[in-house]
Amino acid sequence: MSCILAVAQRGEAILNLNAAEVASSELNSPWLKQLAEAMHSTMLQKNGVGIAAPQVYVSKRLIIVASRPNPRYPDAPEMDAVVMVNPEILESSATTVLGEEGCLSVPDERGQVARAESIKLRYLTVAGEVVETLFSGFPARIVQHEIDHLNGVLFIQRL
Ligand code: K1U
Ligand code: ZN
Repeated sequence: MSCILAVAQRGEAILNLNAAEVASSELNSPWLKQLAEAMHSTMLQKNGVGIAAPQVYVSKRLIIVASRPNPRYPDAPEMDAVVMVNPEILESSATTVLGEEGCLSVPDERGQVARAESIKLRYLTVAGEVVETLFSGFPARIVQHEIDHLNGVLFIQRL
């Protein structure tokens, strides 16, 4: 496991910012790889299913999504952690679903949030490859929660 980073908490200004795009010069760089690795270790250590760079005090558009079955979503798929650079939602289903969310930056609160049931997403890998893919259910919820972090929005603002 690489280093565990401090997680910004509700009320800290970094969580309200619109994060900057990762520049093409940063793709495949040692610093981007180290940041992704440290975010992954931090997410695992905090028992999370996702994390966004602003939560570890880096205002850049980088997220990790790692769905797994849990008491709230027993049917959630188990997926290897996916690191997404500059993620963009290309399409959202008109159908929304209510589901419980928590947040590593708001540890004592949970709530029911309406999210698109499925989304079409484009992102870059750390190496700079373009990926377009569909997510639905719990993984789609995590992606939307993490992209909200990139846009300075916490789930408690959607309750
Ligand atoms: O971004 C974060 O703060 C991580 C967050 C991701 C998330 C959880 C639930 C719905 C949407 C996004 C967490 O991992 S909170 C802790 C957690 O593991 C969890 C909470 C509720 C349901 C399942 C897991
Ligand atoms: Zn969160």
